[in-house]
Amino acid sequence: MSSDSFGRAEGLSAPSRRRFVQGLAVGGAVATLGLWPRSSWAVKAEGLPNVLSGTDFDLTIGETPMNFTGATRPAITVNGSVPAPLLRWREGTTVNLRVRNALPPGSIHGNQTSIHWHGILLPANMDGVPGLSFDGINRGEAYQYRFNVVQGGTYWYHSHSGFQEQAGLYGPLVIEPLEPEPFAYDRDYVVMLSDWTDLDPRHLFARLKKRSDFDNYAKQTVGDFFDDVKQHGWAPTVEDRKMWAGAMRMTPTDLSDVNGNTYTFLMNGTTSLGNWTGLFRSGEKVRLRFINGSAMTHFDVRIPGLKMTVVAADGQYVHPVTVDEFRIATAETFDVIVEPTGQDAFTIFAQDLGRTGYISGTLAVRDGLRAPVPDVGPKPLLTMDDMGHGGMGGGGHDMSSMSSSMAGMDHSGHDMSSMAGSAMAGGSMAGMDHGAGGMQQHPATETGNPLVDMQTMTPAPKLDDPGIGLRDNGRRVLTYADLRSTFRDPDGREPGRTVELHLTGHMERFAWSFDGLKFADAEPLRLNYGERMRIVLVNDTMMSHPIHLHGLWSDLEDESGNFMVRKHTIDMPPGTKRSYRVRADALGRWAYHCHLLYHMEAGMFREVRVEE
Ligand SMILES: [Cu+2]
Repeated sequence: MSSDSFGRAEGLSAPSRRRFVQGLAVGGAVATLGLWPRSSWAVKAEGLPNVLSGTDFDLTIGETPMNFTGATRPAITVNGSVPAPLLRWREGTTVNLRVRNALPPGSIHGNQTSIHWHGILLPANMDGVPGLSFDGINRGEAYQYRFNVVQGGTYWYHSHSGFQEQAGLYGPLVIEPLEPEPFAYDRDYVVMLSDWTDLDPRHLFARLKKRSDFDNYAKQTVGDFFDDVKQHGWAPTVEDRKMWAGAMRMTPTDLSDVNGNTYTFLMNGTTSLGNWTGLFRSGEKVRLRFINGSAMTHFDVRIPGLKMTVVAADGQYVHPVTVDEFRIATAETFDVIVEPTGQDAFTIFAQDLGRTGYISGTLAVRDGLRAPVPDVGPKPLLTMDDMGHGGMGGGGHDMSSMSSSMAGMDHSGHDMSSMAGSAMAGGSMAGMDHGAGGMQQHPATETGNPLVDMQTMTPAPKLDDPGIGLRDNGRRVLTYADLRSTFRDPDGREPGRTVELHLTGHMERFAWSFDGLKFADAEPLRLNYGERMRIVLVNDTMMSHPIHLHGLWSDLEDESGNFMVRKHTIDMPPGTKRSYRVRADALGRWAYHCHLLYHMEAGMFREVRVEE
């Protein structure tokens, strides 16, 4: 097969490329002895070809040539595969994992590696974040991870070194619980979603620093402009465009920094053409363990023709809730149960939040079947409400009413930071009606900060908001408000104190931080051992940030501060303010960061130190 018949690697040049690359029908490892490329979808054991179970594991991290797009590229692999092998543990056992660094000399991914066990409670020196409580694993060396498994559920693991996660070092983790599960099923599949690029991830990061909007050339066209003029009139349309281009330094289509224009999306390490397939018999209950192991992609998942009953989130049981669709942020996991019947095949469809591409697979009664694959949805537009400026204009929250209200304001310089500054100082905006919530205060470190290009004014929890691009689509879409743990607040104490942190950034500079301070410039967040405290996050940016705290659970609260659901990753869409409780019951130095890989690398990362 020639590369031309399937599309090829992305170049760095013109944005006139194909809209998205679907990839090879049969991607994966390129066998060195001529079996090229190897099929992985034919093996159905648990949805993945490589499954290791027990208490003792030998994992070798190396570089393996892979071909997902027509071009062969070096991937970072565990025991030769992408994703890394599915590990099956049992709650109540002690696991030993010998992880060996076999990266070749001169690897573009450096000399060092690591594995972090995402969402797993363990001693800090087993958490696998180089530079915190662990030194990393140097080439030719091995590290012995050993810890007690004290939880059950669906999790994953990945590298915490450089960009190795983007290059393939991620794998699913399934822990069989001690207690019987509160639901039944006949089959059990992992569905791990990820984003692959043929680019060297270092170059991708450099490209983001240089031109953060590279993947968002789908700007509104001249035609759109005249359509809007026809609909809204000349002045509001011009103001609308000026506001997005000037004030926000972005366009309302900038929903993700890297998207299907660069990425080939994978399901269990297979492209859409490869069509990962999970078999079923009509009427069976099938458990699907969705894991978002991507570097940068929020996926919207649905299986046309089937209801999905969500029974666990981030590995922890929730009261069952039946939906048509859910959004899964990077690093989250959702376990769902489906009962396929009446058709021989159903498509598992996951499109990215920015509607630039998708990955699909199939549930089928036998191999080789397919069901229709939906079109990628229309590109959603960010609204002012999405950015936490909802109450500003009064009236509707759409762009056109917003722009007309903006038109009457003094926004000389078109600079959101100065606008927010004047708002804070009680300036020109103070007289506006902002509703009951009042104006959001901001940390002093954000003021006049060249790495902060905007601030939210009226953020809200928005727990029952399906999110950008999912509202009013005629489907029942999961929201955080639907997620209720099957247990009460496991700590029970009221939080003794509250820490508020703002998610901040500068789109053009591709700078990302907490409170305007990059990791390198920030003090650790100190927690007292044993305390119950509350973290309030405010998203001052236009991007969604899935925030992950290592070592400790994040117990999400509702609008009134009541415990809702236990998670390890809390997604923070634009314009949101959300709070969760943390019990500081694990001593040591822990990572706390946005799980979008390039945001983390750019500085949206803090050390959390739990001390006596
Ligand atoms: Cu982020």
